[in-house]
Amino acid sequence: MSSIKHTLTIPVLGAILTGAIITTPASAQETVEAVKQRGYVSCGASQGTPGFGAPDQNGYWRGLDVDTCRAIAVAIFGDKDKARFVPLTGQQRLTALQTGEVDVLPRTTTWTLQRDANGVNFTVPNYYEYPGVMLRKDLGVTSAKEMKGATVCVQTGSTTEVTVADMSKTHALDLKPVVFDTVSSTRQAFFSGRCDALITDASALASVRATQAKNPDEYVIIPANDKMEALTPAVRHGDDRWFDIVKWSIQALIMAEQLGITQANIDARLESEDPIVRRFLGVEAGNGKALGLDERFAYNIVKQLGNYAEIFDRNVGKDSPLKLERGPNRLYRDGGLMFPLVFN
Ligand SMILES: N[C@@H](CCC(=O)N[C@@H](CS)C(=O)NCC(=O)O)C(=O)O
Repeated sequence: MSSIKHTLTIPVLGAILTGAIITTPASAQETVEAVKQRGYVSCGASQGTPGFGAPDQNGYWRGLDVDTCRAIAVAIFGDKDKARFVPLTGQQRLTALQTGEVDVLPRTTTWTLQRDANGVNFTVPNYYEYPGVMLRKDLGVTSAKEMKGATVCVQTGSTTEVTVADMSKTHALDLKPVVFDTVSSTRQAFFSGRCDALITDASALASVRATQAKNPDEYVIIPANDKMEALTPAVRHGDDRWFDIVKWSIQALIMAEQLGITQANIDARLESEDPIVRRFLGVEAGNGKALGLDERFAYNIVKQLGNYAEIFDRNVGKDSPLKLERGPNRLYRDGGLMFPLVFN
């Protein structure tokens, strides 16, 4: 009896002392149940950055962030198509997550302290990237330090608002941000000459240049600074089970690459004697049960979507129009930052 009293009173007292509001309604603990009842995962999505998230000509959503969300749908339903995509502006995205409009936000969103502290939990980075600046080549600018007095098209609700202010201050550039609400208005303004520069994640700029510039060769992309950011799918505070499911669904993609398991060889690997592979694929039970998922959740994810390398290559890498280098998005053993955690 006394131990029950102890566990009940301490957190409440702690909350009173720190002034914290207990913001964990019962419903927030049940995202996975709500998702199952609804029949699909609701994914916060881009307003259209091919390679990361955009519908194709048939309206089918594709991209690295899209596949990340499809992996979660596979973990829960065994079906990559049990995911729907809600296009959100930079400003809307975190509110949409917090209010429950979307279950997860894989949308080129940088893991920052203030976002993290303000109602969301970041899961596993699915892309590492520097902020970049795109300019017309004929301006002859080769470094951010040469951008004195430039006007910069920026999207509101993006880390790049802070980046522009920091660049301006650090290098005494007197930059003039011109702020827009939506992705399309920001990009249109840049291409119509309203600004000298467009700022966002360098890989998103590569996508914009390749898919939206009339003459891609007329533009150059340079780093905005030397501070890499971790673009990381987020969930809302208050539901640890959902947080775990999302984390380990993304981890499954990275671990599959580490283990050399691909969409093509996965069925043969079911026969593997390697205990790590057997646990990962659910041949030996335990991981699925621990997460409340099918024992084959990781098998299903890789079978339907491929491993992280396959997803990268298909959407933004060598098999895509963007042809981006793996760079920091290689596995740690190849010199990158992608780090698989232990599956047992
Ligand atoms: N990673 C940065 C910037 C990412 C970002 O949201 N960029 C804007 C401006 S291009 C955007 O909306 N991009 C994705 C899209 O909707 O297609 C952040 O988290 O704020």
